[in-house]
Amino acid sequence: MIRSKRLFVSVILLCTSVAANAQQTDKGLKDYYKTLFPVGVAITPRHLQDSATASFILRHFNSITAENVMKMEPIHPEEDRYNWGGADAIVQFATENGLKVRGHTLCWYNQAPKWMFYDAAGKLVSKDTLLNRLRKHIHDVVSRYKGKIYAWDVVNEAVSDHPNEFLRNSLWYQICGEDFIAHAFRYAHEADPNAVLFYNDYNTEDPVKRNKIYRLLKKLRDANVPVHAIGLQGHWSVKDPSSTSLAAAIEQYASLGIKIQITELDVSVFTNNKMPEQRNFTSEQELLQEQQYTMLFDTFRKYRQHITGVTFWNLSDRSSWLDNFPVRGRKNYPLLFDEKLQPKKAYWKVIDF
Ligand code: HXH
Repeated sequence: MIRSKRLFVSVILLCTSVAANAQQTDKGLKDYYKTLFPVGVAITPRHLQDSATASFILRHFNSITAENVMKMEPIHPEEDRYNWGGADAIVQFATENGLKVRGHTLCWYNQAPKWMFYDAAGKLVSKDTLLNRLRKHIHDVVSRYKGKIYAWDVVNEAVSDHPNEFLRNSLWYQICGEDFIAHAFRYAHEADPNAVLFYNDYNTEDPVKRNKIYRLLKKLRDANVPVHAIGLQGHWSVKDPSSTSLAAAIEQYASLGIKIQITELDVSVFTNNKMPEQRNFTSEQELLQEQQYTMLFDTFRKYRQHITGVTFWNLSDRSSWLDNFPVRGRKNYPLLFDEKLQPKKAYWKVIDF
């Protein structure tokens, strides 16, 4: 009797530990960062139609962003027509599975529809017309997902890369001057006063661009424009940024009293724009990438008070926008998961703290 009771107890303990181990191995990236910040990923609606990909998303991430389908041109291809299908599917998946959604993006010079800027005669529209169109677009999109999308990249990439130019010479700027930026934030805030509104850009660690972005955000904040946070895209490489320039950028933006997210993280294994001799992921790239990811997440954890989210731009090395940019057809290996969706060495470093 005593023996069988002991056996019973051991069987129960064994089962519990098997279950605990299963739990352990089921843990995903998001679980290690649970108390720090949400970990997100950019996806396409097609990912959700494949159950293995959908469960991979749910295991590792607790926030999603549409890589393309919420951008101006795809979602609003003609003045009187919206394409809601893809965006609705992504928001529905998030709602059903308890994921956060970051909206991307409401006002950008790229992937913006031509009709926005031209009249029926093919001439550029007036500032007044363009701002009315922008207001309507932002109101329609933000209202549709009010309460379901918690944060929006309102203005993307408005600052110039040229050292002697402040704002990018886009059609937005040519027609409206810098006013379009403040207006875009005000329209988004009217449509959803609870949404966290972001200015989002790349090369945000470059000292010259960093000061321009700081100047823009300072001006907007001083004018009471509802800009609440900055998105550092985080399209980085194994060599860039350095930990000092990343820390300097985070500290400078945080000094404005705004929150920071890394919105489009990937770490390119290349540091030039040439086609490599070999197509494979080399062990040298693997090591440099592991070191860079370690530094990046060490820094994110150090600045956790300011950082409210980290989102990867694509799921795994199976497919990344960097396979075609800046060199068409150059296979890149920028993410934490390999082509079989298995964790890479960099992954084990990122969760080891
Ligand atoms: C991001 N832009 C976008 O925010 C995102 O929506 C898109 O899916 C992928 C990347 C990054 C980017 C910015 C500029 C650019 C290419 C990508 O083009 C140039 C970069 C440097 C010099 C000239 C052009």
